[in-house]
Amino acid sequence: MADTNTKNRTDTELKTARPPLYKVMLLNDDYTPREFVVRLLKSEFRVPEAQAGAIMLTAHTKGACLVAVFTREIAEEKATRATDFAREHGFPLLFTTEPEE
Ligand code: TYC
Repeated sequence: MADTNTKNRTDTELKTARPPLYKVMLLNDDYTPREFVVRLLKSEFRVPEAQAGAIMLTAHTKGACLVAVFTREIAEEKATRATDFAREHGFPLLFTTEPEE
């Protein structure tokens, strides 16, 4: 759990406090078509075509790729929505979340 006790913090710490951020990761698989991955990245994450293609290729070659960074709730919601969308179309594509270091 994040430290939410602000009582003993200095003025500077209070002013610079930020919610912890979470990464949405795209994982590779052997079945989802490349075009579907690109289309999903564009529609769910508002990523432009060229960037979507680059993210897809990185996941395809390296096994995983960072898609975007959000607060925890938003990251989990986006990863779930995108994964569910793939399932609805019969693909095993998976998005995961993890805390940013
Ligand atoms: N590896 C898939 C294929 O060859 C394409 C793919 C790329 C799937 C990236 C998932 O995150 C992924 N059809």
